[in-house]
Amino acid sequence: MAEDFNEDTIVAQATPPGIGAISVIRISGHDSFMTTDKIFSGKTKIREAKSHTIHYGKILTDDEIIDDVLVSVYRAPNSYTGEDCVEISTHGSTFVVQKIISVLTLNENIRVAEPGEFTKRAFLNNRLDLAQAEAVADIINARTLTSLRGARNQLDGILSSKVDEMRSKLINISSFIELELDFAEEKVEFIERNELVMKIQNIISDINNLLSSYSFGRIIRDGINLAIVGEPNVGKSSILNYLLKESRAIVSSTPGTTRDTIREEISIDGLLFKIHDTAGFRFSGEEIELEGIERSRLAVKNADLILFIGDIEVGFSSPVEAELINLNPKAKIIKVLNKIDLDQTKSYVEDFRVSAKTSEGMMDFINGLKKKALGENAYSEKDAVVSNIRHFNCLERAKADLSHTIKTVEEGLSGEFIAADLRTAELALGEIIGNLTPEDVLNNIFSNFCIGK
Ligand SMILES: Nc1nc2c(ncn2[C@@H]2O[C@H](COP(=O)(O)OP(=O)(O)OP(=O)(O)O)[C@@H](O)[C@H]2O)c(=O)[nH]1
Ligand SMILES: [Mg+2]
Repeated sequence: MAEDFNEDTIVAQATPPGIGAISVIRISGHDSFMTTDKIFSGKTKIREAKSHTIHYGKILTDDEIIDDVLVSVYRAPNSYTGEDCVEISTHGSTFVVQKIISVLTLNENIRVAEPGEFTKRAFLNNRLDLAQAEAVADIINARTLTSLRGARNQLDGILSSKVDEMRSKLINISSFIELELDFAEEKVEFIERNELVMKIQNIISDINNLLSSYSFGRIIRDGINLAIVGEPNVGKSSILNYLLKESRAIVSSTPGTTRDTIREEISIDGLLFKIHDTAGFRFSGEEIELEGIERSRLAVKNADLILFIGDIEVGFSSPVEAELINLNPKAKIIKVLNKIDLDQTKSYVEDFRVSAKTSEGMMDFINGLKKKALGENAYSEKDAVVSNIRHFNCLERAKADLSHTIKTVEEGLSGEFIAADLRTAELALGEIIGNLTPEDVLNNIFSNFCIGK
């Protein structure tokens, strides 16, 4: 299979552009060793080197020494891409890297790699399936331990094996139907129709389980959008500052202090929170404040979780609560009663009682935040979890196709129709792991990688 797309040898800088301790240039393809030897001078010829060895030497062009380097050698198929690969570690200089790449690409069979092309080759050479390749990008982008674990889980193939298992079940059902088609003359049923429907329903329920993991998976991967809202002066900015452990937003006793939405990110217990402190909701006010409140509305609309702040004096405003539900009926609302230092006797219907001034209740609140964010459906690290919208959409399609299959069976349509429906469902599942995934989908996925990955 490899020959189809491995004509060129590719090269790119694998480390970030700019100055650093070292830079790494990665080369992959047939001519990796030969082209490296053209500029490398050391004790060993790279084309004679064993796999997984490192060689010290100099890079020379026109007899001028460009840099002292270390060259790592990986022989096909035991490399990231599955092809012959070389990694040249140079001093971390932009100029050295550019010089080496430009000299290498003077050779006919070697060109600069496109974004994600190394990983694309790894996929095309069956080193990774598509969901695993996407997990590589997620690992690179991970900003918290939780998102890293989620991506590792996917790279380890936990989602892929679940999808594969469902596909196998489908193929098994299809094979009975195909048999019936082969023996069409005899009008036999190799699988009883009730049993067929039951088996399909079984797969649909597997798909439903995966679909319902998405809200969790998305939060794990991308973090959670949190909006801090409430009436003016209840202490929203004080709570933001408390969470950030710094005086990020202006706090004052004048209602209407915060105008622009303030956005900050923090990790609480390994989970990424994208926090938005907003202008307090009140339904009259001057022009700038009203514009601020419009921005608050936007933050509410985009939130996964809303911290609805009330203060001990006035509690939680019903019109504001109605507005929140109206703006974003899906978001979870957590009611936080602030300023409890002022009065311990009053209570409303609240989830947490805190004082941003004295810290009272803050530990419970912060510890509870992650639990509330993740909800009841906490998955374990061994569970298959969907965190990518593309996978979610493929599953939705497979589910629709299977529901359609059941209708086809119940309407008593012939085996051809059943087989066709099953086939589209199987293709939709296959797209997750990269079986017959359309070329434009592949290109779109890999073009979002960085160059050199
Ligand atoms: N006693 C007490 N005062 C607090 C507490 N939290 C905030 N304050 C005070 O309440 C006032 C308003 O605080 P902010 O954090 O600016 O309130 P806000 O909700 O962001 O207000 P706006 O931006 O105007 O909507 C300030 O004077 C704070 O010092 C608290 O827990 N206890
Ligand atoms: Mg404020």
